[in-house]
Amino acid sequence: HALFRPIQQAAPPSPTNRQTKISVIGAGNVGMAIAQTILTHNLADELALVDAKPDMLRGEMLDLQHAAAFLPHTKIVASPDYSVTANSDLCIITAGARQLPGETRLNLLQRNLALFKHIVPPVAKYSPGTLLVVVSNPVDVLTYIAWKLSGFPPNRVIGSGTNLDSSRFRFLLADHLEVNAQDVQAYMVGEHGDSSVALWSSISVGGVPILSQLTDEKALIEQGVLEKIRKAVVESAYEVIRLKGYTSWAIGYSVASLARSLLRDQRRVHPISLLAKGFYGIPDDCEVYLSLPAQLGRSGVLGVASIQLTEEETARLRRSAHTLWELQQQLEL
Ligand code: 6V0
Repeated sequence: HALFRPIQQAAPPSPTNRQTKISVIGAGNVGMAIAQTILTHNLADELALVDAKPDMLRGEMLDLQHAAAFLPHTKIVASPDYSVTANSDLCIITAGARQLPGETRLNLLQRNLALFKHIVPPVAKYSPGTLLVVVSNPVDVLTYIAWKLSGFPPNRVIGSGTNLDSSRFRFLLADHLEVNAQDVQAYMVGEHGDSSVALWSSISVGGVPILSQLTDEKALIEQGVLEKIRKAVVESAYEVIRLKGYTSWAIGYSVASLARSLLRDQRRVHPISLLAKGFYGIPDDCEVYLSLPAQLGRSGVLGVASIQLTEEETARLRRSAHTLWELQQQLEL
């Protein structure tokens, strides 16, 4: 029987009141950490999960649904069939072979390219207007591949890129300087992982630029410490994988923060992987995805920040771009 006596309804919700739907492709460690953070941060009205393993996927869906009493209201659906993702506002791809202990991200590429040919076309077909965020590694090349396979404009296809590296960088800097990580502004750009570039001149704490405050001699010493911190950032992913087998919580928060900036049109700046040709001296014919600090909003990438790079930083970016470009020439898309 009726639990509630119906009352007359006002006009149906206008299209601007429409619900927000996020799909996560790949319900492994990373996909589920992202899903979990999206739920607790109340970023979606509907969450769709897709994975190739139906039993595990159903188990994950039920486990999340059983938390309904403790969470904001979100409809959670899951299926190995991509129709479950229809009309998403944001699709996040985390499916892929996992990085094995000691395996470089580039070694993962061939394994994941084959998967993306089965994933991206149906995602694009069921949600032709969606924003696409790629997380699977090697994230820069796979984001390029996703862009090509989707046929979407480049502003709607991004990779999580160095958003996570930058967060690790901020954590380690905060630890060294004994300040709060949220007060540290610092970017890592370029390729996610081994050859990422730390932008020294952009580091500031509570609005105070840290290197330009020091004498040349002190700055030199401090730069040595900072270089150690940069290396520790690169190492830290390998360390977590060696210790627990995979990384999940930090990437979960990192991608949820991208989802918030995009879907809530926050116009916040995040270092994310985007089509980098034409920026910072990367030639126009060099079609690669690399991380640069970008402003994100409801339509995707709104702009790229014009940060002052040193000659060495620019050279390193270009080198990464060239390496990725050469690698991409060998791929059969
Ligand atoms: P995982 O736990 O093995 O999960 C991968 C999931 O993908 C599994 O559940 C698979 O069943 C699923 N899958 C495989 N093929 C398909 C397919 N064709 N369709 C649908 N689902 C499929 O791996 P984990 O979650 O640990 O990592 C996922 C990816 O994220 C890897 O490529 C990692 O290297 C990458 N990461 C990227 C990070 C970044 O900063 N960009 C950070 C961490 C991990």
